[in-house]
Amino acid sequence: MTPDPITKGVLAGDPRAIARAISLVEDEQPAGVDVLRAVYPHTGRAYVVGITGPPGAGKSTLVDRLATEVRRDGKKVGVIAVDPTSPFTGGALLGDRVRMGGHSADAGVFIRSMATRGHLGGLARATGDVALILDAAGYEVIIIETIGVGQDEVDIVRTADISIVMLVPGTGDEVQALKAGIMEIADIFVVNKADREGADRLVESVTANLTLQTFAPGEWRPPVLKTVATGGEGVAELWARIGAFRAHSDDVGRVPLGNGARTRRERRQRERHEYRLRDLLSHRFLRHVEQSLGPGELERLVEQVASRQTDPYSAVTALLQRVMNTQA
Ligand SMILES: Nc1nc2c(ncn2[C@@H]2O[C@H](COP(=O)(O)OP(=O)(O)OP(=O)(O)O)[C@@H](O)[C@H]2O)c(=O)[nH]1
Ligand SMILES: [Mg+2]
Repeated sequence: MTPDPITKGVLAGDPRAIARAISLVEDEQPAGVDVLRAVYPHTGRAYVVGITGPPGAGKSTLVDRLATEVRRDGKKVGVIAVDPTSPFTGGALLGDRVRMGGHSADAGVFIRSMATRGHLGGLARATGDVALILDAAGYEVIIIETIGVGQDEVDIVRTADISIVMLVPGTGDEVQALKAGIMEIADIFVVNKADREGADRLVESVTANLTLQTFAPGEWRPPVLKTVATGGEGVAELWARIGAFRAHSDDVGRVPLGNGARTRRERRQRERHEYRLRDLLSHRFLRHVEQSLGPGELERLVEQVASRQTDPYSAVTALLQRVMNTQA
């Protein structure tokens, strides 16, 4: 398939074309960039929901339930599960497929797992690109599931329209989350496995933590919700709160938000665009520099820095100067 039929297929919502486009994008194929360029004017309609939480918190189970709520509202939903395991073991991948298998016959649900491997440092970019394709394909809600362990995951969730942080009783998650800076990115907290001992205590502890933060008048205060993802309890309430947050962030505020944004959501989207531009620029620039290096040149520089013949600062300055000159 040449990019053109793929693009057409994506815009027509054809699942095979969508899957193909995603693979091209994931593999950083030039044809993938062509598709992204072509579909870009048709994006910007989807509402992006980011869900993060520790391993085994019940994210996939909850996402599956949420997808059902979205379908009940008559909307198409795309799910991107960022999988931390190697694509070669396939364990968790298979697990996700089983847990979200209930939607396999529904064309209004598209589920894609993305392996962390091969995307080191670029996972947020790859996830964002896949979200663009699903957006262009007409998926009105896109849910991104990621394990909340590091900066990469925080970046992914931060670039969503809403960030949901999931915690589980009895695991000390909230302490971990505090350390990783995950608490600050939450628009909604979900205490899952509420059928387990200690759920109320965890709710109290998160709520107490929130009271330490100051909120400006009219600012969104993250609610702390309880769910039992396996039984579906609390999921309708979560979907309703997502709707409330959406309404809140689409509200045209009286205070100027800067950046030319009229609503909180617009401001967030602009942050997302800026992030993407900067990320893409540094990615492309680095690749350009690497391509203009002679064979073994980087290794020689490493050797010179290691043996103190030169320092890293001078080495980089010399490299940059040369790249700029060959450009001109
Ligand atoms: N008791 C109980 N178990 C749950 C609940 N939600 C999920 N589980 C179980 O927890 C296990 C992990 O669920 P997943 O949905 O795979 O969790 P996850 O966060 O997606 O896991 P990873 O993607 O591997 O990090 C499964 O065995 C679920 O059946 C819940 O509310 N209560
Ligand atoms: Mg999962």
